[in-house]
This record gives sequence, structure tokens and C-alpha cells, in this order.
Amino acid sequence: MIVAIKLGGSIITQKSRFKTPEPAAIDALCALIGEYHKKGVKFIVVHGAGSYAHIPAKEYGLADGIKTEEGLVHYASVHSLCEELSTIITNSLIRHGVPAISFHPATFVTQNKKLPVKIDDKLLLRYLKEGFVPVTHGDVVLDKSLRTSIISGDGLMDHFGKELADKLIYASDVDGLLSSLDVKGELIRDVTKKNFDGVYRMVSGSQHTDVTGGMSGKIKNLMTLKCPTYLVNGKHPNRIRSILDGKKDIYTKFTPG
Ligand code: IP8
Repeated sequence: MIVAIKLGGSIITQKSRFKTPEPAAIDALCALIGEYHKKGVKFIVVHGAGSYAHIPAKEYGLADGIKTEEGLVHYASVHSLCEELSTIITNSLIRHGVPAISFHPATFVTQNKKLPVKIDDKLLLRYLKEGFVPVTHGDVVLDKSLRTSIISGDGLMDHFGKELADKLIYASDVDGLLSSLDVKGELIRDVTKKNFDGVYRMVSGSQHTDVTGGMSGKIKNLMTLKCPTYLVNGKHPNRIRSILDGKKDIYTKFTPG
């Protein structure tokens, strides 16, 4: 079974404090990935950029590309921050016995008008086949029209969900998809073709600084994928266990088709 799991920026970092990782959450998630890797699950780990990149990317206006030569330096520094966070994740996975190899989208993805036109993942998939666990993340990338743009980890998850994954798991800081973001918000456990339109209308953007669209951006493509997608609270690793074991628990399952 191939599982693409996204470790959301809101759980692996403190999203409103620049460059602040959450070591306990990172360790717990990487331990869980280690446990199931040893049981034979083939993981592709995707992580968000959290407070490492969202804050400076917004400050420099990188979502709409770079317009000055100074922008090149901003682009490079945001990429470097993404790499820094990726190294933290990769090292944690390695500590848990996972042969994690980091792939940075700036070096294998190109976009046009903020949408991927080429995701050259041949080598990544070769590593997966060899038994490694590829790690990739939201990043800045070259863009045909805008010179540069941003790819969210969600864009990469969509790609793996269209190509080869059997399950997509998004671990964030919420229990799943909620009917509203206020206290009255109730968990929507199942999303199918039947109830999707109504569900989409209910969903508003993330409350945090997020240059790639938050929750509404996330669910848009889920019903076009080849496999189910699960939204789960990553602060409760047991719930991710339930997903991997095929058991019911607190999470939202999207079933396309
Ligand atoms: O946190 C965003 O990736 P995400 C990447 O997965 C940058 O949305 C550079 C802000």
C-alpha cells in the first residue's frame, strides 16, 4: 500500500511565529511513520512550509512571482527556509529508522500561472521503489508566466493522488472537515459525490497566514483523485493509526467517484 501523508504546517510549526518548529508533534508523527514503514507501508511524506516560509513569502509577495532582481534573493531565502524545515523532518524520520530522502520541488517542479505543468518525479519514484521514503514539501518554483510561483504541499498530494497513491492522509491541527469554523462546527465524517457541493460551500479559508489557500484550496481537487483522502488531527497519532488499519475513528474521509 502506497500512502502519501501530508504533515501540515500548522502541526509541525507554530504557524504564527516565524521559524518555530513543534519538535514533540514532529517526533510523534515521524515515530508513527516509522512504525508503519516497518510493517510494509510505502510512504511518500509531504510537509507544509508552516511559519518557515508562509510568513516571509507573504511579506515578499512571492505568491504572484518575482518582479525585481531583489526578488531572486527573496525566492532563494524562502526556498532555503523550506529546505531547513525539510531537514528537521528528514532527520526525525531517520532517527525513527526511516530511510528518508528529501526532494525539493524548486529542483523538479515547474508551473504555469501557479499550476504545475511538470512534476519530474521519476527519481523520487525510483527511490520509493527501492524502499526509501521520499520527503517533499511546499516550495517556491519556476513559473512560465510569472517567472516564479509557489507550489503547496497540497498540489504535490493531488499529483500523487492522481498517479499512484492508495490513500492520501492530511494531518493538520483540526479533527477533519468541520461544518463551520466556530464552536458550533461539527465533524463531517464522510464526503462523497452526493454531498460534495454542499460541503464545499460550507468551507472557508484557513484562519492563519497561508499564501496557498488554506482549507478550501485543499479540498477542491479531492473528488477527482483515484484514491480516498482522509483529513485527520495529527495531534492524535492513534487516529492516523485507525486510518492505516482501516478502522473508524475521528476523521473525514473523501471518497471520489
Ligand atoms: O504549506 C507553501 O506550502 P504549504 C509553500 O504546503 C510556501 O501550503 C513557499 C509558502
